[in-house]
Amino acid sequence: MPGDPVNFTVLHRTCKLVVLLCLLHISVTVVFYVRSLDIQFAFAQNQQSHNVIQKNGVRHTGSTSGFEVKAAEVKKEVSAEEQPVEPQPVEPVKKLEKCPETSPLLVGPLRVEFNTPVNLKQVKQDNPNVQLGGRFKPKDCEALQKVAIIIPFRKRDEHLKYWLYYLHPILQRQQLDYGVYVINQDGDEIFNRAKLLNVGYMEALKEYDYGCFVFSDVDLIPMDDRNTYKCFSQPRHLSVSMDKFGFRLPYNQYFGGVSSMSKEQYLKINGFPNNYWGWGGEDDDIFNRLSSKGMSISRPNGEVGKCRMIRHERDQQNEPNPQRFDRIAHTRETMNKDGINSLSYKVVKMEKFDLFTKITVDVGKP
Ligand code: UDH
Ligand code: NGS
Repeated sequence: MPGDPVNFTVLHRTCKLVVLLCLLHISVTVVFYVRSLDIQFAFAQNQQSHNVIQKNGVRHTGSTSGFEVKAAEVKKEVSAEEQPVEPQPVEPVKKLEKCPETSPLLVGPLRVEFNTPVNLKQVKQDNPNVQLGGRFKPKDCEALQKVAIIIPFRKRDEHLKYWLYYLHPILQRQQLDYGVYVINQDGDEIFNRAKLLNVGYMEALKEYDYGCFVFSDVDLIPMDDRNTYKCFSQPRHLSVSMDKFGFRLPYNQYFGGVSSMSKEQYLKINGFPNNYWGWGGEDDDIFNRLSSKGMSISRPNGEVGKCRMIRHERDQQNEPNPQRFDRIAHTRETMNKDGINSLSYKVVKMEKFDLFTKITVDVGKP
């Protein structure tokens, strides 16, 4: 019935309860809203610092194996006036795997001929990865050996062109970290091959931490790239089957043409003799030094060791040395005082060409 006091009281109480419930609902909503704002803010801050770490290149997970990254300063206090500096991305430095013992790039037997003249500009273009001075190292793996190739030289420019044309591609396929050093005897005095080789050893070491030395005549080209121009546990003779000897070793003790020695092996024999002026005998003296120190000669097999010599006449000022037989008979007595420990010479000129380093030296005279 309208105006009934009992009904009015019930209605009034119900309304109050509804208002109270509404207020409660609103306050709970406000509390939750404020808390969610807090969480969002904290998340945004976290994201920002994470990005900075990534941009600075600091490793933040374990997933960058195989690469070394340069550490960057992550924490930096920024004053109010300072402009924010955009962090610079740092190039990761690739840590290379070691190259395999046998290069997968080798092709085996090669065709070698000397009828077509060589254009060095073309050779340079064909070998774009060879650096100034005739230096190279593989890009995709760490070479097993650092090899200095030493060539005794005087007035054999045409032969050198063939050597560069054939050897650079081979040495790159052999995955060596190498440099080519042409040691040019200055002046017109009598030629001294072994002394030039000693100079090459000294000068190459001033430039790089070579551990292996290949000594090669300028006119010898390998016919198989499996004949690796590197060092072995024993001194190595590489030119074992030359065309001029009917692809055979002329005699068992023969150590001429192309050979290799580690730094340790070379130092053990006090390097090479300095007093063989003119042609012949110096390679036999080196053989005597090696055998007197208990070393043996390692060689590739006759097939892999095939090589061609560029035919030429005897050079002027390189006549057969009449003293050579007497000298090789006394290697054991002379080798400790004649060698790398008694070497003296003067560098006249050092030139860096695209495909080789040429060092012109005054080695004196007999
Ligand atoms: N060399 C020069 N210029 C010279 C002499 C020698 O560059 O004037 C270097 C060159 O690297 C050469 C090496 O020293 O490959 C050995 O010298 P060589 O070629 O005279 O020795 P090889 O035993 O020849 O190869 C000897 C002369 C053979 C004459 C044959 C005539 N038909
Ligand atoms: C020997 C020489 C070596 C020389 C070899 C091959 O007789 O120096 O012939 O010469 N030893 C002596 O003379 C004592 S070659 O045919 O390549 O000119 O390397």
